[in-house]
Amino acid sequence: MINKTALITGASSGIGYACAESLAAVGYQLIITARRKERIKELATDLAKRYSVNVLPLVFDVRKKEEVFSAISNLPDAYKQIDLLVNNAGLALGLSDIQGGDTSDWDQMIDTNVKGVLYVSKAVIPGMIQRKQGHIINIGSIAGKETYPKGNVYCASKHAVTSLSKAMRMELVEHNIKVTLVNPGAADTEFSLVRFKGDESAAKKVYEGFEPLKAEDISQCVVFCAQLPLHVNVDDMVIMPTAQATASVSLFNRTQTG
Ligand code: NDP
Ligand code: 8X3
Repeated sequence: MINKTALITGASSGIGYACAESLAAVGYQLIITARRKERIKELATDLAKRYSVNVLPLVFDVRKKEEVFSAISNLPDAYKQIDLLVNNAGLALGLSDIQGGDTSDWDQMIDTNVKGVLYVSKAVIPGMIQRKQGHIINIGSIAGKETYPKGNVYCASKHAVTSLSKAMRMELVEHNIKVTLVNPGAADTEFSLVRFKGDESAAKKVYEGFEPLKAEDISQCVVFCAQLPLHVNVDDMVIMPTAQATASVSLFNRTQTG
């Protein structure tokens, strides 16, 4: 046990779950959050058992600011001191040009990927400032560095995460708080199943013909950043599958699936 607490959003699957597992493996006490109540509770029980760490499951939607502020301000005493926040909850919905885009998909992506990061950060930062220590790791994307056709709103939301991470780093430097942006390329999680709204064959096609990242590849990078000495911060990290050179130059063709 290293006597540190990490809060991870979107820990019910994929990269968030892998972060929870990798941080538990190095002894973090965890607060894991997501919307799917049964799943997050089961994962909490399982992680606590396998890694002998305390795990608190919390159910809230990062888009709903009252839920976010209420959950974080009512944390049990033993979990109030959050040393590490991993802002991971996020999603892409659809793959479409703007004229054909679904406006409710746009709202959900912007509300989750941008406002969700803002609400959770606003709720957690005051405690870090008070203690003059903390670390925020935002999960961005290669889509926050580059734009690809039909990824318009998702890419814009992840560019916003890039910008917010820079702003946080500048605003929080005087409080001794680290801010790291971790940007994965294509990773095989539930991401494409969500993007293609449950269409398993479209989701599967995304990862055919090349070796994508695994969620654990990203969580190992998160643990690396989290465990550096207090005076060292990784500002910005891009992790790509070897088969993906840029957002759109790769051994796979995302647009075939759209
Ligand atoms: P998954 O779909 O596997 O996981 C997404 C997680 O976010 C789930 O736990 C989901 O939980 C949670 N989530 C989604 N919406 C909300 C919400 N409104 N409130 C609370 N939790 C929410 O995808 P990934 O693990 O791949 O995605 C994690 C992050 O990584 C995202 O920010 C994504 O943009 C980013 N990313 C993913 C890449 C990839 O190729 N997979 C590459 C680059 C970045 P629940 O449904 O239970 O709420
Ligand atoms: C997810 C990676 O390239 O599919 O952020 O947008 S990509």
